[in-house]
Amino acid sequence: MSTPQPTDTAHDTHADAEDAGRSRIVLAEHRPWIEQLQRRLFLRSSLSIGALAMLSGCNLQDNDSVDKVLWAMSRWNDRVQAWLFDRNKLAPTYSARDITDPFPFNAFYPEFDAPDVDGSTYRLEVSGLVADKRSWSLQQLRALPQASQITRHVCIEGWSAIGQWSGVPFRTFLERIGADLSARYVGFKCADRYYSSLDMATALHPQTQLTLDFRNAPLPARYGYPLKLRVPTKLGFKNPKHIAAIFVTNTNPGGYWEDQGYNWFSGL
Ligand SMILES: Nc1nc2c(c(=O)[nH]1)N[C@H]1C(S)=C(S)[C@@H](COP(=O)(O)O)O[C@H]1N2
Ligand SMILES: [Mo]
Repeated sequence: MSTPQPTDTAHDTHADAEDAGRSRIVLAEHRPWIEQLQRRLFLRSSLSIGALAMLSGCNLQDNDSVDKVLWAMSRWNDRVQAWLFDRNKLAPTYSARDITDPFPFNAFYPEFDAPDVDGSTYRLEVSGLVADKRSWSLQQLRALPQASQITRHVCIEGWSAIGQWSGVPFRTFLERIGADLSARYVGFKCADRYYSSLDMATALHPQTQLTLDFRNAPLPARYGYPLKLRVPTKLGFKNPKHIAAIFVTNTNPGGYWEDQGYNWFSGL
C-alpha cells in the first residue's frame, strides 16, 4: 500500500516532513481499518490509500475526515457484500478426521476469564420485532430440531480451525419466535459484554446455527457455554459466544469489534 512517506527530494521542506510524520501517526491510529480495507477492497480494485486520499480530497492529516472516509468506505463495502451474498451457497463442510484438536480459544480476554454461566437457571432473552418474547431454557432449546456441521472457523487475526458444532438451525428458531423475517438485523448480547449483529439474510442462511454442543458435548466455557451462534459464512468475530439475549431490529446494532473498525458485514 502506498502510504504518504516523507521524501528526501530537494523541494522537501521541513514543513512537508512534519506533515508526513503527522499523517503517519493518523494512519497508525486507523491501522485495523486500513489493514481490513486494504485487504478486502483496495487490492481487489487496485485502489491504494494514496488514491483514496486523492479521490476523497482528504489530506490524511485530519483524524475526523480520515475516520469519516473510512467509515463511509466500510458502509459501502457492507452494501456490496450484502448484494453479493448468495443465500443458498453453502460454506465448505469437512469430515470428523479434519477437526482441529485442540481447537483454538479466542476472546478479548484470556481463557480463564471466560464467563461461568449457570445452565440450570439460564434463560435466553428474546426481544424486538418478534411475536413471542418468552425466554428460553436450555432444555426448551434442546427440544427444538437439531442439526450438526463440521465447518471452518476463520479468525481475522490470521488463523482458522475446523470444528463440529450442533444446535438449532437459526432460521428454525427465528420462525419459532415469530420474528419479523423482513426486518434488517438480528442483534446478540453476550454474558461477557461482547455483542454483535447479523444481516437477516445471513441469519436465515441454512448453516447459521444456534449452537449448544461442540464435538457432541455441551459447549465448554471457553467455546461459549451455554449458547453461541455458529456462522460459517462469516469471520469468527461474527460468531458470538455466551449469548444472553437475541433481538430483531431495523437499526444496525453494531458489535464489539465492528464498532472499533472491523468491517461490519465481514463475509467469507
Ligand atoms: N462472547 C464472545 N464471543 C466471541 C468473542 C468474545 O470475545 N466474546 N470473540 C470472537 C472471536 S474474535 C473469535 S475468533 C471467536 C473464537 O471462538 P472460539 O474460542 O470458539 O475459537 O469467538 C468470537 N465470539
Ligand atoms: Mo476472531
